[in-house]
Amino acid sequence: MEQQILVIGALGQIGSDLVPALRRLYGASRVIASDVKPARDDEGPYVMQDCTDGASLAELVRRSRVKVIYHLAAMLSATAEKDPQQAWRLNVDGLYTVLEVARIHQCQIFVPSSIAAFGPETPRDPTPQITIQRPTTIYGISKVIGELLCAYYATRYNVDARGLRFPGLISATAPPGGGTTDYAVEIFHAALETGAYTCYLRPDTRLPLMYMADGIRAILELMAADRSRLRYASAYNIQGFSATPAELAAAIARRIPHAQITYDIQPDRQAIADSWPRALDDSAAREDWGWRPQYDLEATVDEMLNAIRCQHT
Ligand code: AKB
Repeated sequence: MEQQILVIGALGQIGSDLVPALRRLYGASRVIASDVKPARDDEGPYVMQDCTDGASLAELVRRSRVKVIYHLAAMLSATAEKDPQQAWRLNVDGLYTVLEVARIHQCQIFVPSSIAAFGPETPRDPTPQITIQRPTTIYGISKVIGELLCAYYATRYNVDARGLRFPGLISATAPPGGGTTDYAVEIFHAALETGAYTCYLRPDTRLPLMYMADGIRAILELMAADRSRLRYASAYNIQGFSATPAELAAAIARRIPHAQITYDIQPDRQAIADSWPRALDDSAAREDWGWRPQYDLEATVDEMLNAIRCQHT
């Protein structure tokens, strides 16, 4: 039997785009999608699997000869603040469980980090690759722990663990579900459905964002890169573009003139956004494995509007 690839958290925002990309590259039968919910479609192997259940996860990896794991299951920043205990169980205990399985079965593993791994004391514009982190959200704390645990497993056990600090990801395929940057997806659907969007962040809140096609390409390129060249394998800064809600709304309004934005600030989410970088210095990713983003704000807006229009026809 050929070695398999396992995607944990396959039904989430990243997984919904990553699984089809992996299946195009390696063939549908080699990519096992897994999540805690029933499958959405039957385009390839699917297993219902809780990543905190180490025994059954280890059995799945052994039985299916899994040699590469994409561990995407996590609670995002806003949802995690509502239930920090559950966020710890999923984001930290879950990651530890999956890393142990990767150690025992010598799997290569990808674990996403985030701009949330930084905090209010971090230099924000741009945020260097190596700098003070000290995040103030449970999600951000879990991401720093993830970065450090992956680096530890690499040094201590030679686990080939790799990761990226993602900006707010923008995709038409699946909703992000509980993040601080969700507005950057919601605004597109609202523009095409009702023409009106109420944003919960201030109009001048500048954050790093990235079109999902760039995010997926970054994952695939990092996972294929020569390990000996990766100085920061477990957590590379990658930048797409930076924009404020007002700039995003203006770019949409240039294409849909009746689209309007209003603001009703949610203090909790605003405080999280204010503690995050405005832009990331991704020069280490550029030097070590050739990272280059392809989608700026204008290209992202074009792609998103086209993709959502296609879904509606
Ligand atoms: C969130 O907003 O929580 C995520 C992230 C930036 O990691 N999109």
